[in-house]
Amino acid sequence: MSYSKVITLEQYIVDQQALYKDAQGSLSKIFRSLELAAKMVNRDVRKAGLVDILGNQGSTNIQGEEQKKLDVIANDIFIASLSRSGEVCMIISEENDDVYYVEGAENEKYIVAMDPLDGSSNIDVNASIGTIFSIYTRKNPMSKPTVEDCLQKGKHQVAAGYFIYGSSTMLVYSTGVGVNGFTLDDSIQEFCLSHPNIQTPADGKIFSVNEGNLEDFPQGVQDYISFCKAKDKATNRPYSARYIGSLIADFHRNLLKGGIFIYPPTEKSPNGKLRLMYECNTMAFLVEQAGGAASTGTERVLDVKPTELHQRVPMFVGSKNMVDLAVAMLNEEFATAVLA
Ligand code: AHM
Ligand code: MG
Repeated sequence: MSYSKVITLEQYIVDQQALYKDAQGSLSKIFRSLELAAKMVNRDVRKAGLVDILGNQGSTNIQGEEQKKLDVIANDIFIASLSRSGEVCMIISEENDDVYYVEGAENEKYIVAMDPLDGSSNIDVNASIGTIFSIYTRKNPMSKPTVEDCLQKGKHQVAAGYFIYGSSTMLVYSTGVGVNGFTLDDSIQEFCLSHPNIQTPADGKIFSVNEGNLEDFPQGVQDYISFCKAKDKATNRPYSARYIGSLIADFHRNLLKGGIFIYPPTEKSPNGKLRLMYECNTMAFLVEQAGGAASTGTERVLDVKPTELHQRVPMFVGSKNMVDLAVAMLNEEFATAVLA
């Protein structure tokens, strides 16, 4: 590889900032703190099998010291790093019940929503996991920050992305003008642009859903899954089933190759399992920027007005034509139910 072609994340952000004459570098500072935190979490994830950080939070190790779970460690690292950026007034996290107000930053305008270590049940089995983030601005930075400022529709995200700790470590993000992917070069500890302008195919051949719950899914979702599995040469069916149970890993693969990820409503969880503010909005923002689609089954994910921080929504996300068809089949079922 020619090293003259390497563009680091740092360089990329500086170049982008130069395009906007009013940019003050606040977002760049937030990205720097996200990048630093991700490198620290990446280091801990890579040695997770070697040190005593795999235990449950609250359990004690052999020296009688309290152990912390890796997702709690990741939460602490990201909160500390974002707080130090000096640009973020509030952080909401899947790990925290309430808003974290950054001390001394009550006049700053940025809000970060995050899932510091999604898919953490996969750590013990060495599967890919990741950090998900969304960045918003407050409408009125002169007023006191409140939880209401956090409850914004996903379409108001100013930037969003994820770090994936997989066979390599990557950052995929968007500031609303396309999606770019950066891979961490371990030897120089820099994220380097490796996937410029990611576009997701309009049609894919992968469906990702926890089929173990099939009987609890709405009939329309069951019908769509049967469609994916049916043989039809003209449309390249049957599609391949791929499901890791780690959202970022499943989403990332489908984003690059084309496919659909579904976490539907079930009898047990009528709103699905995934969280609007920490998981769905980020994926919806990225997929739309890459030419795909994201729906709750009844509306565009990015149009949902959150009513609480930890709200869950069903999600159909991925290649546009696949999402449109799955949602149409779901709604056909609803329409039939209304007529019956
Ligand atoms: P978590 O935030 O507790 O880690 O749970 C979210 C994860 C997602 O990464 C994944 O898509 C989903 O749970 C899998 O759920 P299930 O095991 O029900 O299929
Ligand atoms: Mg999660």
